[in-house]
Amino acid sequence: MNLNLLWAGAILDELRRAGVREAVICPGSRSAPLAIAAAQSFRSCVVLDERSAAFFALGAAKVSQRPVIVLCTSGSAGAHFLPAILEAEAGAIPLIAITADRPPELHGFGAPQTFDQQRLFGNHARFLELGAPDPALVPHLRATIAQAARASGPLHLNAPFREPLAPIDQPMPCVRNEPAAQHFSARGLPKLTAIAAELSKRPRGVVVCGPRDANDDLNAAARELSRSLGYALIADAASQLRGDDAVSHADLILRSAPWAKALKPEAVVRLGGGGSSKVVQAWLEEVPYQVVVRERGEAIDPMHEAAAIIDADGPAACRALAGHAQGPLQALFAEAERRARAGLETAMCWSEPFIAREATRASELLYASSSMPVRDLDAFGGAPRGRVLANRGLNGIDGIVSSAAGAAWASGQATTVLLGDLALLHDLSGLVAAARLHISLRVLCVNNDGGGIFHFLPIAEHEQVFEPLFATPHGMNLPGAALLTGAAFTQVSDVKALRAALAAEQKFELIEARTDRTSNVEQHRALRTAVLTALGDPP
Ligand SMILES: Cc1ncc(C[n+]2csc(CCOP(=O)(O)OP(=O)(O)O)c2C)c(N)n1
Repeated sequence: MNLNLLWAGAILDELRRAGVREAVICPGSRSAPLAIAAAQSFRSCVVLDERSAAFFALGAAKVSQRPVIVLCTSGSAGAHFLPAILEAEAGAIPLIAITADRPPELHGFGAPQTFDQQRLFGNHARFLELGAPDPALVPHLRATIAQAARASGPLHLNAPFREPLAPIDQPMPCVRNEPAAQHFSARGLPKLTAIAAELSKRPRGVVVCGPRDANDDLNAAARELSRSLGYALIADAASQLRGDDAVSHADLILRSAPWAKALKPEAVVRLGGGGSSKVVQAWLEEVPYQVVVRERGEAIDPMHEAAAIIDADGPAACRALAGHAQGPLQALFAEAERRARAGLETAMCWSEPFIAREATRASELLYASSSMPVRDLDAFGGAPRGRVLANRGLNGIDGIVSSAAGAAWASGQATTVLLGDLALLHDLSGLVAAARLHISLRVLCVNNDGGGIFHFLPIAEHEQVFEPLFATPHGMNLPGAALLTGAAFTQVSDVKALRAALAAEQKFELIEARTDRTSNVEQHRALRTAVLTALGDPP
């Protein structure tokens, strides 16, 4: 065995799981690892001319109604697949063309048999560049193939290999090589009974919901799922699922080693987008049985650990997954949540987490900026009064005032935007938009004169570069922004003043909440310690 053979085997194994049973092989050297693995895995035959081979595979795919592989070496060989690819495109035939390739370091400098093979068939075939074999990337390879092989029509996989191309034994690096997630579509919901049964067999579980904008009945459906299995419901700040019976302080609870251990799940159902908390994400990565519900965009499975990825509407998926178990984690998490809330209640004082918590308690619609605001809401905010939105697709600090103004304009709801000073300066024109459109937006700016988030990163130790390149203090006068746009201005720097400002009747206004970047780190630490103390040991 060597890495090339293992890599080729993983490619073909995922294609077998996607339904492939036949492979048509064109002779060549660069494709040797794939040819050897294909001859072992599938019913295979050799056709000398690549043009003929691709049509041969096309005919096989049409008659069997299954995807069929046609495989060739690097260089001009693959170009001969084109006419059959075009026919496969026209007929939506799942012809899978695999072209072997030389590795990237042999491209561009006169090595023989190299030209740019990527997108050789233009937009006539879906395309995946598989990259050169890399032991760390086997799970990613499998997951991308599993995903790509689901759609119909021709698919082109370009597969570079380094030497040795012959099947000689070499010491193998450590490789994770289990199959990728099984994919289910909305049409396959009845098949989810098998997954529901798997969940029922694993009563120690959690349902986790990341950011999700919709205001539909996921609230009820996720709770039904969690009750039917005894699973805890862990709700991100922007999930719209927080409430008394959901876990809001997972980020704090799971920092306690004994609690993280006592609450260790054997299964998780993931809903919504990627969560705000790194601590929760790292804890979930250890869960052996993971089910991901994808409603739109990419499946949230960055470590390629999911056993199943379900493409469906969230509420429908939750109902299809409901099972019968009386798992212990719902009650245990509820106890941890109760203690964490009590600990926070006594320890909370003027700080950025406090500002976030007050904002979420006071707002009918809260728009939270990336950087610390959304993290503070997630860890410390608890249950909000209303909806909480955040631009968490790309985590930008751009366009936040404008996004909130748009949300206020479209919903007619009293809207607060919670953001840092850099995010505000980035989007001053959002204030202009709100002013011109007479939108009574409440802009709550946590002004710590720069990027507070960077103090939590190792770069903070490097004093020479830290302030000028990362923290970037600016000393801007925020009242000037209010003056420019006609917003009312209030500056607050204590609990009482903030509460008074948030209790006042909403208008187009800028509230500047003054904090300090350095003590912010200390305050976070103190609050986390207070929660750890309140948590004590698990029962
Ligand atoms: C458009 C964009 N540019 C740059 C970044 C990188 N970035 C992440 S956090 C951050 C600092 C944000 O500072 P601020 O809004 O004041 O919030 P704080 O960190 O103080 O909570 C920056 C520049 C980003 N996420 N988005």
